[in-house]
Amino acid sequence: MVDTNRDLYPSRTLHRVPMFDRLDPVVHGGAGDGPLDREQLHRYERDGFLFLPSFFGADAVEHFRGELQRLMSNPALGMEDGVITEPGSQEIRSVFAVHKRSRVFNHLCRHPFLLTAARQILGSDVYVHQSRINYKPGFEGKGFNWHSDFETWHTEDGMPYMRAVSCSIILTPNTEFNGPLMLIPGSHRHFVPCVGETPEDNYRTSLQKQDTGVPDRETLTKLVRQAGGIQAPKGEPGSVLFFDCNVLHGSNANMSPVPRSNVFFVYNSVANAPRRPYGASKPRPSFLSERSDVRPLAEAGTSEDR
Ligand code: 6CS
Ligand code: FE
Repeated sequence: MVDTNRDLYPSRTLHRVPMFDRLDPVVHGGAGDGPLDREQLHRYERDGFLFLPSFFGADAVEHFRGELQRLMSNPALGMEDGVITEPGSQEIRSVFAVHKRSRVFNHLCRHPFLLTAARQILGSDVYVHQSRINYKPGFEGKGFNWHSDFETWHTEDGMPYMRAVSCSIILTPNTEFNGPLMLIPGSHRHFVPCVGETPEDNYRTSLQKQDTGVPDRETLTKLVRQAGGIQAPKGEPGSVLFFDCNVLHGSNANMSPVPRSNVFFVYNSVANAPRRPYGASKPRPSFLSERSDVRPLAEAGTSEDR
């Protein structure tokens, strides 16, 4: 019998396993299948990300920032509800499941351009696997270690294939001073197995500081060399970044006085719904990993809109 739950990307291993080539396509659709043109699809396929500077205008950004403030002003919420503080501080680092907490962000994740671009890249209908606001407060906002999101979603959430795309909408300027996202172009074409078993309830610490599921330095060095350097897309609020689920990325602390915030949706193919976790004893809570509602998302403003 064919084992349909075969682990194509083993990680959290006892010993170091060399990186190997990705087994899944990066782009599933063609230029005629959605709003992204040939050149944009080519760049996404080559680099593992695509930056669209100033996609949303000032009014839209104000609207999103107001909603971010509203969501963050409920101090009663804690980790059980998907609100994560910075390590060693009470400042808010991330708020998860924002598309379920907020009509504004629910609407935004179904924005016709964003949604159809995600469908085009993944070649199928999609749903939201995870959503979050990363707030990154001034002075207090700590960084994120190098990681592939897919490595975590595969081992801890049971996402079988690399067929998900993240979309980050930046709500503050991204500068060299406030800890912008850094990516290693081309790293999405390799899977880097990471050493170390997943601790029980790893998410309770990993969302503040990720220690498990971090690639070894030798491999990172090789990939950065191959890429010809690290890139950090900078830009104005309203800029949009699409990035592949397996591209290696991280960020530094925010040493500036002002926050560096973004809202972030992970679109997953409906053909890639989570199974049993491949490298953890039980799945993570639904605010981190949607498992029950994997129905296709409908564009905002259509008859299926709620
Ligand atoms: O846990 C998650 O789903 C995401 N957050 C972190 C800090 N690392 C993996 C992934 O990006
Ligand atoms: Fe990440």
